[in-house]
Amino acid sequence: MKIFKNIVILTGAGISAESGLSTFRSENGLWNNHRVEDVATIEAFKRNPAYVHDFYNDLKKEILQAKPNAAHLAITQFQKEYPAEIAVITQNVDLLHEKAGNSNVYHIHGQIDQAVCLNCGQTVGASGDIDTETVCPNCGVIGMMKPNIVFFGENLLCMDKVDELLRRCDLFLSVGTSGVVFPAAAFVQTAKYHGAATYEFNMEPTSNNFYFDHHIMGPAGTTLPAFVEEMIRSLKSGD
Ligand code: BV8
Repeated sequence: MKIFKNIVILTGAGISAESGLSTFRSENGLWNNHRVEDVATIEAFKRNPAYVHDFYNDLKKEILQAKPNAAHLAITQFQKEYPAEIAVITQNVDLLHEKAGNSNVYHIHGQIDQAVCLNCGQTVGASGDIDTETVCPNCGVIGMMKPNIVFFGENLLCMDKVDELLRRCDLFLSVGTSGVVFPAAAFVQTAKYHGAATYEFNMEPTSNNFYFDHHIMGPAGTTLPAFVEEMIRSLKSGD
């Protein structure tokens, strides 16, 4: 097997499913009991901030008690034992990559334990509830704090770094994402254009599976550890 130098792992809600966190678009997913337009858009937040705060305060409690699973831990082993630059670009707002010991993690859709002030733009830690009475610790204004989550219609975070990583990578793994939210769903195209080998780890083929050279079906908690073990084994045996 070729020895890779620059690896990008794109993750979605599916990598956290075996940690007990709901995904977005499965039958009992997060969006099935909420309309996305009512919750995850900047217009919804401006229209009814209390409703959006309640949704994320509840989600935060569930997310912060979750534990990383074998898929997250396999990435830590990969980063420790395989001699490549391995970056994680996650759409997830949970912190399971960090809890598992992953480094080089980029939260392009934000993260649940932070808030951003719409008055001064400062991003601050927010492990507790935030609401329309929360005071910005930086500028002191009340009621302008928003979860540091990228809503639909908002630009993604870390995109300069992401563009650089995608142009340089020679191996692109997509783990547990349905490939329907852009621009993350197009990252595989950029990686492929620049010559990367592309793998999709999912329970089923996804809507952008055309761009993947390899499809590894099954729960990521099983398939990703097996893939990492094989990559390390073939490195050591030189085959
Ligand atoms: C933007 C925050 C510029 C809330 C989220 C065409 C081109 C470009 C943009 C667009 C376009 N058309 C529309 C747009 C705009 C929009 C978009 O993509 N809409 C979609 C619905 C068509 N994109 C945006 O607005 C983005 N911003 O483009 O900025 C701009 C600026 C101004 C005006 C216009 C454009 C912002 C996107 C971010 C939105 N925020 N979340 C929150 O997280 O609470 S998106 C939301 O979906 C989450 O972040 C989530 O991460 C993301 C993707 O979902 P997945 O992670 O893939 O989860 P899902 O449930 O869908 O799938 C889980 C998968 O796992 C499944 O495939 C399942 O089979 C698999 N699975 C399950 N269990 C396992 C498993 N796999 C392995 N093992 C298991 N055990």
